[in-house]
Amino acid sequence: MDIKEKIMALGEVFSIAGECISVSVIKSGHINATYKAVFRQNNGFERAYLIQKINSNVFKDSEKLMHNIVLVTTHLKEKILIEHGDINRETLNFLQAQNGKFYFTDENGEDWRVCYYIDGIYSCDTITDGEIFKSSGRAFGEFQKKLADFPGEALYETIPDFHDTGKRFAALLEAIEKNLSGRRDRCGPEIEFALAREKDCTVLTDMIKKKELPLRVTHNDTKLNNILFDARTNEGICIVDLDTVMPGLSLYDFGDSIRFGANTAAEDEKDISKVSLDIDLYKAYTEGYLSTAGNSLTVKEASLLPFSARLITFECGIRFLTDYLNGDTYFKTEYAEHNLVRCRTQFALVADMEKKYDEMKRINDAAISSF
Ligand code: GN1
Ligand code: MG
Repeated sequence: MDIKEKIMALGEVFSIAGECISVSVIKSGHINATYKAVFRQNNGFERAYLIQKINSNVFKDSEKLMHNIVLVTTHLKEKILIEHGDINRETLNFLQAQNGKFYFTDENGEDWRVCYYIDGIYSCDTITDGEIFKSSGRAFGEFQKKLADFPGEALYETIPDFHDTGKRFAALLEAIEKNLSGRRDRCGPEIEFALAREKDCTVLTDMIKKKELPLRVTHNDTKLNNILFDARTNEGICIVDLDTVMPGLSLYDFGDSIRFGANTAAEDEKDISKVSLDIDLYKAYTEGYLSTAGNSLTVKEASLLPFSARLITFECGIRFLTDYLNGDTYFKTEYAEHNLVRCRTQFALVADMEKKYDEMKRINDAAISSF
């Protein structure tokens, strides 16, 4: 069955009217397979849908995954309505399959889900415009604020210990030891870089244990391309990729946005001399984020924002390195060294943040004192 036939079949399962007239692959995520499909009804009306095959190696239980997503989007819709917003554009709306579930298991045992595609939006993988990046900071801050009164205990942990950097480090040590891919000799400098930063890994998780940092309901994957911008206003209006919304640290959400969006190069740029932290983008995001989330953060959280950017970038680098050593079993890759290339960009960015750390802290202090 080719992909169009597959999508036609899913159209029936999710009661989508009409015939599928086009399918395109959306390549930006590293985990699930995502398609945009347009269906045309007999009366000529066309509507687009986002169709995803859930990666069952990463998300072991689609029932729990979709339970979380439905609860979270329902909560967001209540908040959006209170603010007289548009629930069809400011959050995702998933379709029920004929069996009443928000996903469908096909004859191969693979799980699929469908939501409406939001028209009049765009997303970006890179950014140079500080105003747009600031808007994404406002949007993620707003997202966190809307979830501030959401009961975290109602959510399943879709990926246990997702941002426990200490456990990520332990997984790296195991991968180095086992060397399943036989590639260990090809990443000596990267292993050395990682081993030299072990002590950073547990700084934030230790503070959670000591109750110095609060657990909140957070997004956990705040990449720039997980925001949809309104094509007319350039405002970040909808946060997508809700698979990892779970109790976590606001700090990891802030940091991950910086890791991806304030890098002067792509996450998989082969020429690492192009990688650096764009300090103006860093400032813009900090200001945008604090303008919406700032009042709900504790003083300690706010003071740790610069550190969180360094730490999550390091964590992401060790995750890519671990996957490279394990033989590319987690992230989608397009070529053999892809995970190693990604690891190198992350570590180059960490090194640059270490150099610019005093400046990052100064920007943070100034932004905190002015909101
Ligand atoms: C994955 O799905 P995507 O591409 O938005 C990963 C994130 C990583 C990111 C690195 C569930 O996100 O944790 O930070 O790649 N998602 C999962 O680009 O592992
Ligand atoms: Mg994702």
